[in-house]
Amino acid sequence: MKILIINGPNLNMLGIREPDIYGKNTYDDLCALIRAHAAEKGIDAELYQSNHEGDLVDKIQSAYGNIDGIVINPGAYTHTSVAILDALKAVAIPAVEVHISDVDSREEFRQISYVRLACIATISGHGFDGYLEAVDLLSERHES
Ligand code: CA2
Repeated sequence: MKILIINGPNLNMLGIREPDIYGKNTYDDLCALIRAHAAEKGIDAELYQSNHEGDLVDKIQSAYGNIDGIVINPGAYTHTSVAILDALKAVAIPAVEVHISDVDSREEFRQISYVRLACIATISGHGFDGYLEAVDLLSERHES
């Protein structure tokens, strides 16, 4: 099984500021955690991060026909991007939305998610572990 893990804008800055919200570990730590978990489960994990909406759309489109599941934290684009929503709908690959922080208990604008409309589940507020839970969810669904 092949899973694509996509992170959107500013997630490459993890660990640098706002440790009270996003923790003190870095984006590289996150990648290492996901890679180790996927390897343990025999899953092929591809990781991608971009600060640019169009690049995120291109990456989702490139998954068509060769990826079994998508884990996506679109960062701030979660709350604004119909383009990312449409790309996920277009490829029709099972996708799970992940947020490190609990977006539903933060500012009102973070409680809106366009991307959620194309996802089979949302995992929010579980820190880095949320990505691992998303991988497990997609893997269990793929096996059944
Ligand atoms: O909780 C999440 O995972 C978010 O998707 C993170 C986004 C935010 O815009 C979403 O509302 C919720 C922010 C990405 C990281 O932003 C940083 C800001 C300062 C220092 C380090 C990272």
